[in-house]
Amino acid sequence: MARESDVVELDAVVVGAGFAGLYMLHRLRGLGLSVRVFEAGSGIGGTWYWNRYPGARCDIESLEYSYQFSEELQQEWQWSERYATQPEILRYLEHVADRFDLRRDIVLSTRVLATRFDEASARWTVETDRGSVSARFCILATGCLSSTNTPRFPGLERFAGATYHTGRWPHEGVDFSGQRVGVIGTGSSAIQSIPLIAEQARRLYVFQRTPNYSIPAHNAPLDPGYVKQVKEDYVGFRQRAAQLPFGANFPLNLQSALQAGPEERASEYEARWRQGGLGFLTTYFDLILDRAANETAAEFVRRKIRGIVRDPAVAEKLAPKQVIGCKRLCVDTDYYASFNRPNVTLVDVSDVPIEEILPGGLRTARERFDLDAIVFATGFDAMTGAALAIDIRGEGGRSLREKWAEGPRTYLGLGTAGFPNLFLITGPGSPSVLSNMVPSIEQHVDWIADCIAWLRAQGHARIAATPAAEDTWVAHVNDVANLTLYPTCNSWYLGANVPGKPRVFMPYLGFPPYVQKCNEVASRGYEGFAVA
Ligand code: N01
Repeated sequence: MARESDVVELDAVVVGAGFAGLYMLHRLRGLGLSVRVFEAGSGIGGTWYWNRYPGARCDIESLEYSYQFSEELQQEWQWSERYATQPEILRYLEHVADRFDLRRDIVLSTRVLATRFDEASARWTVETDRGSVSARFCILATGCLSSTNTPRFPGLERFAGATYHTGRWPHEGVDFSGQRVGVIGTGSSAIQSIPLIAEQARRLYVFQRTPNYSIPAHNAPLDPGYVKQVKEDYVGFRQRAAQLPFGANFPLNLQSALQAGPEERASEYEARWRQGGLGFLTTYFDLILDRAANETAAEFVRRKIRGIVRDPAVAEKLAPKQVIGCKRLCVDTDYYASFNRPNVTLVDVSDVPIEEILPGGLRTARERFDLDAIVFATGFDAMTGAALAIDIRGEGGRSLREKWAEGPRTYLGLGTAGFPNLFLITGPGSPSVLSNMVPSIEQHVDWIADCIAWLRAQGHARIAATPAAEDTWVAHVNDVANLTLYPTCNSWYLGANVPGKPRVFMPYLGFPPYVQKCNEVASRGYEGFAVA
């Protein structure tokens, strides 16, 4: 592994060695560029390196949550389950790194602290905690959900037991046997980990601020017949998924939920519930567009919760009130049933919040809970946190933090005006978290690689989004979001989970039109970007 000492001159620096950084390295190397990837973790994998909590697995099906850039790779890799576990996904990424000989350009255990654009040379100086390099292009492959959010509860530092964040789980695992454990949060990470922690812990208290909708995963070993069928036409399978709104193979019903009668609706929802997974949200096309349509699906899930959870008061607390899909839909194995266990207690902290962490537990205004361990399943400073953790300075020394103080501003989620030669992979303003992440990553990486190849062929040294194109795009992202029900609840899509974060809807809804727009921009000589 290379060590940083003197300033090295590179064509490109990539920050992060997850799905995005690995493929970006592969593509740029293919163009003959000198590239270095800096990764803060001591291993590759990004999200799948850090999120090792019990039950961590993907909720996009394995056959889709994987690269498609290499037909050989997608043919040879064997996924074992419908939804891959974190260890299996990490093994896959390790295999990719080896298969494409990526490791020699990846510098691990190295955090990028700052990047500064030099206008005279049109190059970035990238400062890490182990030295600096200079590069023509700087590409942020920092991930949408990588900067953890731990609420600043008073007294946290005095807690005598162990604390964990799901997004920074110890590599050696945690044994909760015999312990009184508190899990704070009820998002996807909590919903996956709670059933397993409940099996181990002596007592488990789940501190819930907002209940979430979750659909059963019905995870199972992959059927070899189905795998064979997909692999016989993997390209076609991927192409069909790319035409769907989320870029994933959720069967889309173009009917309105309100056109269907109650019995037909119930039977459609039941079929999707049995099928399991995120495809529940595309049972009807208007679930995320129309409140009345949405309510039919929301009430179906609430009824399911009441059917699973034996104590009606607990079931009522677990039944979400907000629009279904407004916060990211969850996918689970036995989540609601965990609350039937005698050792699991649901604590509603919506009206009576956690006030203080005590040396031996925590307390709300109403009650005190004795705990040996606290699990923060409190999510991430999503979409902007990891990029803004770096002191990024563009033209005129302007900082990205200042520029994004009122919320992120990008053109296509790929670039931001005033920061030439800086690219974001799945940045705010792109479909990213509202799509199947891996194909979205590949689409961005391909676009960026093609753009860099084009710049070189044309003899250009710099490219930057124009302020006008950026303004139009930001307005468009907002207009699209405002046609939907997404802005109606406090989700991390809006930054609402992080106190003080500006409330701005960050992802762009609509994978197929987005891809078309990116292709048009490229084919028109990178319309909306200024090149020199
Ligand atoms: O985080 P979250 P996550 N007091 O932000 C609560 C992806 N992912 O790590 O809703 C009390 O969803 C907060 O409450 P509220 C996926 O995209 C995917 O679970 O803000 N509670 C919420 O319940 C997912 O959406 C997979 O009121 C507090 C929870 O903490 C995203 O990552 C698996 C609090 C945070 O939930 C993030 O999921 C895991 C406070 N002060 C994650 N502050 C799969 O592929 C926050 N909360 C399956």
